[in-house]
Amino acid sequence: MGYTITEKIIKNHLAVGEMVRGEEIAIKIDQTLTQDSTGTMAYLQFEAMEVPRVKTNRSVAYIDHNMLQTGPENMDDHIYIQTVAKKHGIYYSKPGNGICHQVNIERFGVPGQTLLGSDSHTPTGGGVGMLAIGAGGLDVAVAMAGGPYYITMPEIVKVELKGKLNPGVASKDIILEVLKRCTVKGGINRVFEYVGEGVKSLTVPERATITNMGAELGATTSVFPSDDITMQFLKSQGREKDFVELKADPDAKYDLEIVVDLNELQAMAACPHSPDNVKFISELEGTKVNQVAIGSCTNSSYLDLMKAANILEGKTVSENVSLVIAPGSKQVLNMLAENGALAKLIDSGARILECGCGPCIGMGQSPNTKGVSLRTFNRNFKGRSGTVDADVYIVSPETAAVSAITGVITDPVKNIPVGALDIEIPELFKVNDNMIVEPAEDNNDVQVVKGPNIKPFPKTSVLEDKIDKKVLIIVEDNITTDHIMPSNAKLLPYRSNIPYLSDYCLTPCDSEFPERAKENSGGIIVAGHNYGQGSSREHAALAPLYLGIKAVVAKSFARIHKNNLINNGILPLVFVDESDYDKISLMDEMVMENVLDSVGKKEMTIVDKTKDIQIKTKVDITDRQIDIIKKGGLINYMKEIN
Ligand code: MIC
Ligand code: SF4
Repeated sequence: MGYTITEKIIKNHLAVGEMVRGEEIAIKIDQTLTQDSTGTMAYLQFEAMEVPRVKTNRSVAYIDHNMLQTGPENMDDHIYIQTVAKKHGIYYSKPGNGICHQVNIERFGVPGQTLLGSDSHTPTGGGVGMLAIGAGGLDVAVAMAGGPYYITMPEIVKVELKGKLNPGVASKDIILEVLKRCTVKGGINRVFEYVGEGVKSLTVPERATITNMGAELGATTSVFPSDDITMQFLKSQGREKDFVELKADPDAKYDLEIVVDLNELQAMAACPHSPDNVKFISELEGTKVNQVAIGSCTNSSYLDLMKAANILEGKTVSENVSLVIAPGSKQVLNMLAENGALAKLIDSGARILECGCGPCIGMGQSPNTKGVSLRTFNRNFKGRSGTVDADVYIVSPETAAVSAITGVITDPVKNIPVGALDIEIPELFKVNDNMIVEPAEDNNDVQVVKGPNIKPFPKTSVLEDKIDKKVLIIVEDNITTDHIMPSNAKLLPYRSNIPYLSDYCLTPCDSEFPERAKENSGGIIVAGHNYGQGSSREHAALAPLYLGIKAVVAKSFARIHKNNLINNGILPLVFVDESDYDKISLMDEMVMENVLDSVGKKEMTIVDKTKDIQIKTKVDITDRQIDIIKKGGLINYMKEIN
């Protein structure tokens, strides 16, 4: 029997288990990446493991999220990451060099290799044929220390792309179409593998837009074949030696199939406040726009910004629109500067930001009150932009650029100037890695510098046999980690300070939650489906841990967050009968007896003493994860097994 691309890569990296769908397996990790907002915790955890040097082929620490430097905290974090990287064999990408996923695919992506990143958009690497997976910081720390990464052997979805996109319709519209059909929870424990003739018409950056936003499906990852186009891309980066051909066998077996006819696609937008709330641009045309933002790890490549520059050439941004553009990397910005495209953008009235995440994570450029913002990003969760009542639409660079000119949502298909999309991709890109600092050869002399804002991560304790705690909050379906641990320009500088951050935990859902947790010495969270979707931030488990949360009882969990809870010793419990969710009230007293035995049996009966009812839950985790939970988290577990 033939193999899919996913199976081929997994087979080459299999460290534990067998490739049986639904079973736990572990894969060897070739490369890791971290970014600054999850990186400080990951490196504190790595240091706690006392491994002198990373054991991966390549590990890179990027600074791209936390760059406003409104006080000393951010740069203190940068210096900590820089010094810890130098000491332990990690490459360091300086602030300004670009967004981790964009730079990683340009400079380090290797087809057929595995990449684990402490950022949920790590699957961007699938654009170049990597099996690239997002994880919590602790899992990445373990991979840096040489440990394999555990996943559930995923189902593999074949996404067959037929035909070719019409001018004005972008690869962004392909992933929006997939999101529309599959929703934000349609990808859990699945890998989306793109095949078919349509693949041949997509460049690597276009493929990367799709794999990037596959994260919004909740998928383990997404992957494209590695073919002539991949070779051409690697060649343009002076890295043709990294090329390996990769394609699915003709008789490969998939678990599900989706067909997308590219000829039929139209320009689309994900409407407020979810990436799967997708509508045609034609349905939204004429909506007044206050802000347009082009950039983020989804759409900030050379090709994306060239499209924007050509559309904006000789035009003026609408008087009522603020257009901001953040190029994805120094390479992109530099090439736009050299070929004159930057001048076209500036001339049109665009505001050029530095290369980084910026507005995507609410680090500046928040829209006005009740403002409408059109963004080429990947997430439009309520409040993520920094403005709680703003309406954020997720669109392609084409839609963003034409709408910036007209001031209203505008269909690019009918409005792009003739020839604006005929972009010649240079055979050789401008390669200059002088913002990537190499690690020291010998770590003995390197001093790791920790500023005063860097606090130790909260300690976990072994699982207790009886839990008697109150329900501190009840939340609905699709709660994101942006709800659990909000991130914005005021909070991002405190990613190394869990005590400070915990005062904001779950406040977008209930402003009194942190106080209530403290008054009751911790408690239990009750949630709907897909709890913890979105970002990989481990802080969404660390802050509840600090507040004494013992268990989350939910209808279902998002993959990365569930692992983060387990890694930090918090029990993820799943309702056997979803209707029990409606029976629970805030501040009900919940008692779990014989916890250790029940966890071992993977079922837990909770007694709601206030209501005098029993609630049956599943402990839907693997035997290894049961051991981790019992020992009080992954660090304790690692210490015991080593
Ligand atoms: C995001 O897009 O939400 C982030 C910020 O990149 C996060 C990481 C973080 O919270 O630091 C992610 O996607 O994992
Ligand atoms: Fe940065 Fe936004 Fe990409 Fe997250 S989604 S890595 S914040 S650009």
